[in-house]
Amino acid sequence: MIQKVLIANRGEIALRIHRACKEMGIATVAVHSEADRDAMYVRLADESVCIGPAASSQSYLNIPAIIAAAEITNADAIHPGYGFLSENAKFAEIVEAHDIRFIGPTAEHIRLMGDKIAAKDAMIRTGVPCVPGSDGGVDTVEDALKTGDEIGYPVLVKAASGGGGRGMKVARTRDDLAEAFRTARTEAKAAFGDDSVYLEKYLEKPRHIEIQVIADSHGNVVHLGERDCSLQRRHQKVFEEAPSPALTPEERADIGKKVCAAIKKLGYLGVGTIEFLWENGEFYFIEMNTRLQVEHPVTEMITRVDLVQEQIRIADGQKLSFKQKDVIFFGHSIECRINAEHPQTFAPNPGTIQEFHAPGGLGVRLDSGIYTGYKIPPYYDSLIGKLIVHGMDRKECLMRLKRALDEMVVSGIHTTLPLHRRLVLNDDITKGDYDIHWLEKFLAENIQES
Ligand code: MV4
Repeated sequence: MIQKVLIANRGEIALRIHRACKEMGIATVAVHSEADRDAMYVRLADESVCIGPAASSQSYLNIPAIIAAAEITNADAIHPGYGFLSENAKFAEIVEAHDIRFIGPTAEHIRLMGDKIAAKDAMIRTGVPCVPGSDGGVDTVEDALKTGDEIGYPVLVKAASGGGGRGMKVARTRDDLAEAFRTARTEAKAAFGDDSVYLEKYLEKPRHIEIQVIADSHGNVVHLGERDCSLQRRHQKVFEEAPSPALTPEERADIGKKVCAAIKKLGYLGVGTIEFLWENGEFYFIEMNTRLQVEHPVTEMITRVDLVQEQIRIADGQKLSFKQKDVIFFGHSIECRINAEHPQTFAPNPGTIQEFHAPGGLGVRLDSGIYTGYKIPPYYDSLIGKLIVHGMDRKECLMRLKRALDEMVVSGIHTTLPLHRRLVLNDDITKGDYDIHWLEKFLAENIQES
């Protein structure tokens, strides 16, 4: 039995994991940098260990320091959260080699999905629909042109080690392809030390819809429906919802079934997210994430499944506490990411929180470690919290979200709250009529007022 979990992360997600542990009677160990001594997650944890200076490379990414912290506190499992070491296969291996349970998938599956070419190949073989493209990697301009001519233009050159939008180049026509191919390769080499690229048909106006799956070590695989994460700015999600306004229950069941079959064939363990582009009623696989995601709460709200508790039970060798038929999608949920950022420039805006008032009431959840007087350190991601609301249907959810956003106060720093207050009033948003380019267009057309 897992009795003590070391949380190898910071901020709101460290707090989220702590909460799951406490409800299971599990003790927690927080690790923190010198800059995070006053963080709420450190205060709430049963024990805490300072693992290094502010720079992530010397603290939250410092594998020997984290392993040492787990050993001196006698933790029997490590939860990596998201970001940092969460999708580092080597870290998962090192944790297990020290006889500590890694709360996540196997190193083998993390490695497979980290290589976007291998991941796509694996998905094609298990029958998941993918974007038409090259058969594996493309090494020469001639090869690229051959694939381009087969699939038709525009095409997208993607880095095998990319993901999250880094290292992508569009070629609108055949004449653009040689340059797109060379630039993508050079950029991929510089960014990831790996110049492998592959080609895909470029989809012009898709939605980003991802399917949440969960698999135990007894062969049980269940999907928990989708999240629509189309509202993004520079590949940073801003607003996520479940269910997607674009899907019917039949489409959900159909893609869910295909994904579960694939996950079972792959022998995947733990929680995972299969990312798709969705256009004109069709799903096209792009990537798989092998971590708990930032936006996981919207899935929890509509399914009443605690994904972190399930992760811990799975790592403990237990069976899933429910079957597919037990998963009932109930109502609607939306998450707003609250970032400490300037509303016009989106430049990070760390500083001290002067006033903080949390919204509350039925169907309102705030995942955040901020408090009045808290000093946001400048060294990390600007996400300071997530406001998640639930309603019986999308309309009620949006009204509740508007109400909660109006109640919430964060002063002393700039945040993305004003942006969210405008989004909930927008006709396209209330109609659910948006794609992956909608937010960038909205921001270009509307100069933000703080
Ligand atoms: C695409 C695409 C269009 N066609 N692939 C960007 C992040 C990475 N995960 C995949 N991405 C895209 N892949 C094909 N074949 C457009 C994007 C894309 C995007 C995807 C999801 C959410 C926002 C996006 C913004 C720009 C481009």
